[in-house]
Parts: sequence; C-alpha cells; structure tokens
Amino acid sequence: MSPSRTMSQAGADLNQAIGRGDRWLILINADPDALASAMALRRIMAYRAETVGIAHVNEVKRPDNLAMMRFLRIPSVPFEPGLCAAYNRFAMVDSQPHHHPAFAGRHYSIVIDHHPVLPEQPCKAEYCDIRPDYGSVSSIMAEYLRGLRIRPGKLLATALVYGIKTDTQSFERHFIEADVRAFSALTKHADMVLVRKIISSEYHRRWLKFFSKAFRKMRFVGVRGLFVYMDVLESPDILVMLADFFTRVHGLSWNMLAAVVKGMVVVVFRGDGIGRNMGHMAAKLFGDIGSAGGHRGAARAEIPLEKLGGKPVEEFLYKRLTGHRLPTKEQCPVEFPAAPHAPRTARAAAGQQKSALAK
Ligand SMILES: [Mn+2]
Repeated sequence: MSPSRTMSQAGADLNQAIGRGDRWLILINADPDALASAMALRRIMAYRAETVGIAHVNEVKRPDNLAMMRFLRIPSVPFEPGLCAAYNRFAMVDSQPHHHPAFAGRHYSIVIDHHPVLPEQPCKAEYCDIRPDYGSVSSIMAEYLRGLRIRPGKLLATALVYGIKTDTQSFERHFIEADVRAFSALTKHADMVLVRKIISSEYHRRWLKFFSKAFRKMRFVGVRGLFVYMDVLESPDILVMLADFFTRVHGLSWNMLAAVVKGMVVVVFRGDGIGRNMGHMAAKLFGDIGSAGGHRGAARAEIPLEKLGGKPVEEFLYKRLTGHRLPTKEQCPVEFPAAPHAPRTARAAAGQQKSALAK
C-alpha cells in the first residue's frame, strides 16, 4: 500500500470515529504541539460535528504559547469540570488520559499522541493512534489533513509548523523523516513572519524589572562564569528565565543564579554543555546541605534557609562558589569604570547630544 493510500485510509477511519452531529471537546495539556494538533483535529471535525471545543488543563504562562494562541486565534479555554456538560464526546491530542489528573473521570473516544504507551496504561479509546517514533503530533495531524485532502489555512499551517519546530527543537531533538516531510509541506502554507513573531515572544513585560536587577547584581566568576543573587523571589521560574538568557552571552560558559523562594535558597545552574558539568558542580557545592544535582547543561540546588545559620545568603553562596569573600560594591567586577577613555568635555558631550537629536 502506498503511503498516501495509508494516509487516506487513516483519514477515513478517523472520520468514521468522529461520526456525525456530536458535540466534541478536545482536551489538551497546552504546549505548541498540543495547541496546533487540537486546532487541526478541530478543523477535521468541523465537517461532521455539531460543535467542537478545545480546553487546556494546565495554565498557559509561557509568552510564546500566549503569543501563539493570540496571533493564530486558537480558541482554547481553561478546563473546568463544569464545561463537560455542554459536550457528549471527548478527544485528546498530544497526551494520554493517564498523563494528567484533570484528564481522569471521562471516556475518550479519540486519542492521537506520540508519547510512549505504557503496558499498564493501555489506550482505551475506540480510535487510538499513538506513534512514539514521531517527533511531534503536529506531523501526524498534517498527514491526516493530507489524507483527507484538507488544505490547511494560513493560521493552522503556521500553528503546525510551530508545533513541529518546538517538539523537535528545530530538528535538533528526536525526529523522523515524516516530521521533515510534514514540515516542508506546511511551510508552503504557513506565515513565517508570524512564526518569527511567536518565537521571539520570549519575555513578559513584567519580567524586565528582573533583568534590570540581574544586570545590577551580576558578578563575573573566573574567566567564563557568572553569579547573580536575586534576593527574594516568588517563583524559581524567574531564575530559570534569567539563567537561560545568560547562556546566550558569548564569552560566558556557565552561570549560577540564586534567590530565596518561600524559605528555600534556590540555586539554578546553566552551562554550555561543553565545559564544566553543572550537575557535578551543584552537588559538589551544595550536596552536603541541601538537595542538589542535575545534568551537564542544567542543574539546581535547594537549601533550607535555616541551614545557613543566619549568614547573609549572597555572601554564603559566593564563598561556597569561589572560596573568597564577597567583594564590596566598589570591587564588583562588573561595575564599569566611570570614564573608560579620556574624559569628554562638556562641550563635546553637548555637541554629541545635539547631533543625536538631529537624527
Ligand atoms: Mn508533542
């Protein structure tokens, strides 16, 4: 059987499972692949179903995911059990019913996924298509669209492109040829300007104040290291976001960012995966007083605040990291000298200001 014959057969089988006149709710754990796949299934269902809703069981927080929902007009709503009354059938993409507690308590007629199937959790759906070799469910959905001869519109194609890109980390992580084929076919219909816009939505406006603080408090360690203590934070997510940002600076190969979060000293490590092993570093520095570990590129330590015996946190961490006392503000290696070159005259400065305004 030719691949396209298989694809159209799979499409026909899926249509069979969708039936006619039902009210479908597609449940997802929202990430780009799940959002795109839900949009594709909704498109396929649109011909036969009475209504199709999409609901996500997690809170969508990442700015790129929010940008994707907004720019690609994905109508997914936060899931709450009361929602189910309006639907008589349930489907799931990019997950299996045992993956999230909020998925429990109802029967799913359609499950399309690419996560491995656990022998103790067999898929009970009437229509079950799980392909663990695929890099993304978006690629599977693209095949269904092709088999059913549905040409994806611009927004759907863009969503699927972003779904594949995210799950395969732009083809740096696991993928198969089918992912490449789907990707290349979809880019003909997708809006790459929108893809770029979504990719570059990396930060929330409310995060900018943390950058400002991190830039003020950063201290270089050795030749290629960076240490930043962020005082008290509400969530370690901010540390992760900042640590990931600093990995993108040429000339830095590792960083260690810390803060007190809910009575715990949380330390996040990021490395380039080539030099120092962050997991070893975390364990060596803090393994004796807290939980510490990770892998080569990323690690974390959590130390109960009382283990510091009242010592100032920043000093304590710096001492453990470098063996030295925390330099005073004047000695802080990132404080730039006030006048790196010959001091400019007031007149020259004024002239420069004028020409800048004239531009
Ligand atoms: Mn996925």
